[in-house]
Amino acid sequence: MYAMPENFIWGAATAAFQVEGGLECDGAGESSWLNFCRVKGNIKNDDIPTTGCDQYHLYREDVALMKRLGIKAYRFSLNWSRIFPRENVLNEKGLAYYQNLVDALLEAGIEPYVTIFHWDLPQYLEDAGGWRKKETAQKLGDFASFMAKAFGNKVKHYFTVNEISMFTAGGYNGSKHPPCIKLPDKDIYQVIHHGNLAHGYVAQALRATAPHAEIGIANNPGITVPVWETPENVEAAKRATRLENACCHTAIEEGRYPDEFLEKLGADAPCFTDEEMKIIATPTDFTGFNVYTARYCVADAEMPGGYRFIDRAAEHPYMNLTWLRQVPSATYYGAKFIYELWGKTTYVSENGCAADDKIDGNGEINDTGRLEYLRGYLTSLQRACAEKIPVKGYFLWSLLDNFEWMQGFAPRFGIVHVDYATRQRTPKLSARYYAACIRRNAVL
Ligand code: PNW
Repeated sequence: MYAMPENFIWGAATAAFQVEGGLECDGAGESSWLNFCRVKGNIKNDDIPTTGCDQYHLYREDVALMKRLGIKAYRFSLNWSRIFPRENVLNEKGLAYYQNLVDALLEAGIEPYVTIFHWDLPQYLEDAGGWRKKETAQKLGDFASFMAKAFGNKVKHYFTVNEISMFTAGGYNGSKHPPCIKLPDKDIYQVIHHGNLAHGYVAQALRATAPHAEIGIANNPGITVPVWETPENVEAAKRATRLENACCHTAIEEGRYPDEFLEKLGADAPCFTDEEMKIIATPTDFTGFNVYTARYCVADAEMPGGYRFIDRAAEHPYMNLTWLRQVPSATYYGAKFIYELWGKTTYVSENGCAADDKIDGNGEINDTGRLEYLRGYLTSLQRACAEKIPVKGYFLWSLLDNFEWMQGFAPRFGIVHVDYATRQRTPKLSARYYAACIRRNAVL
């Protein structure tokens, strides 16, 4: 048994578009993702989360379930167009939903961790140019101010934005996220720059309106780990983690794009001002990193940066999606490198996996593959804690099976099974495992 530090935050995470449903209820507006899903062929099986898990109607049940599992914190995001269905037009019922959710969590003794933005952009902002426009970043800052005021002292923890590269580059580099436009490289870097700015504006807004709150990003810096642990390989992997994330994560942590990166891009580099870089680097209290997998490297003095990647073998174990290559040491090195490079305390803001879960004849779901995946990543995280690397908590992705973007409802990421016909929740073996770890504050 591997003990975690006292007061370690054992959490669970979801995002509005993936679990709420109720997308046509109580005056909710349209979002980029909802309209994208409405186009046949964009999403696997043409799935659409109009109802999905329906947390919008079942949040009390989900809060009670988390309480039973002993979960200490719930990370959820805001559907901006539910709250502002048209520009500057407030939907009171949409706002009330989130206030009720926060109240229900607090009543159950579960700490709310609010993600201001997790990919679902109001359609009216998409129509105005979306993330190609710097103004979208400023507007997200205004939205964050509004929400922080509305929540007042009740919310003490915020994640600014989730995974910048996914909602910026992902929409413009052929990755098939809305608005699904292919831009030249220079424009893609400019869109990423606007995503970096969105984080900065939100951080500024939260600092000003919620000075009591602890804030930080939930980003997806690509983590590189040493293929085995020699001092040279560890240093090489740390350098790789800094340089490979130059256009986004490193820029946010350092307030500048690394010279090597700007030189390499030349004319394709994003345009930016000193003032913008200051906003991007607004000081935050922690860095949240979403971690599912990692790349391997070794030290190589001959290579620029002093590292060389080692390809993962075709049969390298993966969970139900091919990118979910199992590299459990990613939690340890992610926390270590973020601390050593930038002095930041971390949260694992997402970790988990999809599996092809089936209910057996006894009504049970023995998702031992997921259990083993979680145990591996948690054991590595415990190592970081044991070495006094500051890690505040861990958010398991995900509480519930949910809508996995382009992959629709097929991949099941939950520790709790959802029957989409009845909306019935059934905790899997991994949920009981997680509850047991929480109870003993240890990795079992
Ligand atoms: C994250 N990849 O996305 C998101 O924050 C969640 O909304 C999502 O459901 C979860 O991870 C599981 O996918 C990712 O291809 C999507 O490497 C794709 C990748 C990584 C993260």
